[in-house]
Order: sequence, then C-alpha cells, then structure tokens
Amino acid sequence: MNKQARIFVAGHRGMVGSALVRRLAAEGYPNVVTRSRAELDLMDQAAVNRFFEAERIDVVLLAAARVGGILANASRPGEFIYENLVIETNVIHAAYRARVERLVFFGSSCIYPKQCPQPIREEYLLTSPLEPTNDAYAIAKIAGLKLCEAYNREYNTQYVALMPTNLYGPNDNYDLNSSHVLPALLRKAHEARLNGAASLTVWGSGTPRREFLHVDDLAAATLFVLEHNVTEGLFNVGVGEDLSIRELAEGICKVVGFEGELAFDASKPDGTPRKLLDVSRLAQMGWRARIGLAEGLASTYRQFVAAHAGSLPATLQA
Ligand code: GFB
Repeated sequence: MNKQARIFVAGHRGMVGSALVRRLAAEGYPNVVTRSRAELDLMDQAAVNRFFEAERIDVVLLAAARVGGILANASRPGEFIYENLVIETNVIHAAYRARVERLVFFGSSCIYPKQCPQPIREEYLLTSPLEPTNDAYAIAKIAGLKLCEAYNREYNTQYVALMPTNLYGPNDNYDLNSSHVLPALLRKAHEARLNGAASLTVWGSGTPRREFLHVDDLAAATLFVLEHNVTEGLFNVGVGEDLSIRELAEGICKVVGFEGELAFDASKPDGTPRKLLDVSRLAQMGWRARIGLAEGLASTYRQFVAAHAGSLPATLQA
C-alpha cells in the first residue's frame, strides 16, 4: 500500500479505530483521514456520499459499528441490526461510488454458527443456526461481508472482510451493562479490591470458552493484509487458543490483586459455548498475533486504572 495513500478510518475514536490510527502513525502513514460523529453522521447516506465526493480517499478502514457484549446484544437487537446495516451499506456503497479501490470491513467471530466444529474455519459460515443472543448483530455483520464479496464480484472492487475474535485493549467500553466480559471483569475486580468486597459476580456458569485478541494485534493484521496486497476474501483474526470464563476471571483477579471469591450468576446467559477461530489462513500468509493474554491483561489493566483513576496493586506499580 502506498505510504502516501489517503486512508479514512471510520470510527476512529472506538477501540478498533483508535488502534488503527495508532498503528498507521507508527508505520509512517501521514494521510489518515478521520471524522467525528458530529462532523460526519455515518447513518446519513447523503452526508456520507458528500464526504467521499469531497475527499479523495484511497483506502477505507470501516471500524465504525454499534457493538456490545452479550446482554446488550440480547436486549437491543433492533438497534444492533439497524445501525450496523445502515453504517456498512452507507460507507461501502459510497466508497464504491467514489471509486475507492480498497476497503477493510470488520466483523466478529459471532457470525459463525452456535454449534460448529472447533476451531472455526471461514467456510463454516452459514452452515447452521446462529447463537440467539447475538443473531441480529451477526446477521448485520454477515450482510457487511457479503456486501464486500458482491461488490468485488460485480464492480471489481478490492474489499476485504476481517473477522476478529473477542477483542480487548485501550479505549474499550467499561460500562457494566453493555461491555464485553474482559473489560467488565477487569472493572469488577478492581472495584471489588478497592471496596474490600468478599466476592466478585461473574455472569453465567463460567464454563463457556472464549478467545481474546488484543486490539493492537488486530491493527497489525489489518496493515499486514493491506501491505501484502490482499484484495478480497474473509479472514479470521485470532490468537489460536481459548480459555474458560472461570479461568479468565481467575487470571484477572490475579492481575488486579483481588483475593475474594467468584460468585457465578446463573440468571445471566452463557451464550455460545465456544468460538475458537481457525487462524491458519492468515498464518499461512505469515501473520500471527504477538500479544499474549497475560501481557495484554496487565497492560490493559494499567491503562484502565490510569484512565479511570483508582490504585494499582504493588505487582503492577510501573
Ligand atoms: O464478552 P461477552 O459479553 O460476549 O460474554 P460473547 C462472554 C461470556 O462471558 C458469556 C460471560 O458467557 C458471559 O455470560 N460473562 C461473565 C460476562 N461475566 C460477564 C460480565 O460481567 N459481562 C459480560 N459481558 N459477560 C459477544 C457478542 O458474545 O462477542 C458480540 O454478543 C460480539 O456481538 C462479541 O460478537 C465479540 O463473547 O458471548
């Protein structure tokens, strides 16, 4: 990819978008274009068309989306399917109209069936029913990757779809009602330690397994795909191993220094039993994740405390 390319990062303030902006800066791309929601409402097709007509964009990184954890997805399916469909159709169609050559669309591992062989290969897509707690979001993301495939076929665009596993890292969402499990447990363990609580509540049974990729690795995989001239297709992006929610909670308590008990709340949903991605497609091209979970948890907790005040346990004093 040309170092002078004008690269539009849609959703640059979010966890994925801000990681992409950091990586592009680190790799010496000077022409990164961003717009706040107030400057450009991606839900407004006419405004998005005007933006692409006015700006000469060479590459689009479509990281803007309505995202959330299992409870947010299960309780707000209308919002999740509508907003994600509108954002992706507006941006992908406007990019095509403006002859933008390359685009990377970001989906999620929840696009795959609830029950399918593990690790999950890209070809298992649409082979059996989805996980009900997030099927609305999943359908929106499947539509987005299908948009890329269809435009590539009909219009010879070069739009690529990356499917990351569960992400974490800087600028994550720590609101306990809408966040994903890792940031939620980091915050809960931190507050439990500060408050001297006897226990920490973990949703569900603790038996589901999840894979966690640091968002800086996703940004690295995105640049890898662009710099290796990958022009189409669907690629899983993960670390290739998973752990149970109980093991994650135990690991987080150790990083945070909370020594109380884990209390499992069976009234909350478990969701998909497991969604370990097969990462061999990118591995065969030479890309692998570099940030292990222990290292990622420690750095993410440090950033959480710095951003949200509070104290660090001795083990994490800088
Ligand atoms: O991360 P999470 O919300 O989403 O939940 P999914 C993962 C597992 O962690 C579930 C459990 O089994 C939760 O019950 N869990 C335990 C918790 N304690 C907590 C907690 O305090 N908060 C949360 N949020 N979970 C999401 C999809 O599924 O995966 C999204 O809903 C997206 O659409 C994302 O695809 C990557 O991993 O189950």
